[in-house]
Amino acid sequence: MLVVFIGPPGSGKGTQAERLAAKLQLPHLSTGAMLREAADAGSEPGRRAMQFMEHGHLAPDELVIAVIGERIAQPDCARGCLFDGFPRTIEQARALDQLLLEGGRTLDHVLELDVAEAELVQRLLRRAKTSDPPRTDDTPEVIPERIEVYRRQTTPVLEYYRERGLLRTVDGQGAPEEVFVRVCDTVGYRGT
Ligand code: B4P
Repeated sequence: MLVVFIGPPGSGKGTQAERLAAKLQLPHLSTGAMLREAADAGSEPGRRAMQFMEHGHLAPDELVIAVIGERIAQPDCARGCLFDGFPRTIEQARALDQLLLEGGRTLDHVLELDVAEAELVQRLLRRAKTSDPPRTDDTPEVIPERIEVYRRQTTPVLEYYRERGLLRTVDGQGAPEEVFVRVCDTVGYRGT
């Protein structure tokens, strides 16, 4: 199964993708986490991406596409995978279609997590207080910029998938376990 999770920062993409990945026994591919790991390892692409991320801006398309292209070619993605935070631009969505097409595959589901903006900000500020070390982009200055970047650059991706009949919107408000029930219903997962 190939599933894309789309939503603004703090909508629960990472939270829900991780849970679904555990149930389906599929790799969870978070481009944000992959870029942070690359930056921590001191690689050139990682350092380049971090210059954008810490200001709340998107990393360059060609960099992210290369990272994801390499990752989905790994054998553990042969049965499928869950994309968390990718694609975030139309360019990335087109590149993903092309990468999958080369392997004779297509997406099964695209899930948009819908959460009110005030709730997004609260969640991210809460994470800033509880995570150790805190993320450099979970700050009162950068959070509004990330939400604006989502509006400007990522919401067109919703239309891209709506036109292809793939987009399903899931109410992302409520406790993570409540949202997860909706996610499972949407992708047709009936296990325990
Ligand atoms: P990400 O790592 O994807 O960060 P995010 O959008 O904040 O989502 P995340 O998964 O961390 O948080 P979630 O909503 O699950 O991206 C970070 C940066 O990397 C981007 O700004 C960009 O610079 C770069 N990047 C990543 N992908 C890229 C791409 N494709 N192209 C270019 N650049 C890219 O959770 C947030 C918090 O809410 C958590 O603390 C969680 O516990 C909490 N939460 C979740 N669900 C909840 C619920 N139902 N109730 C209460 N709290 C909840």
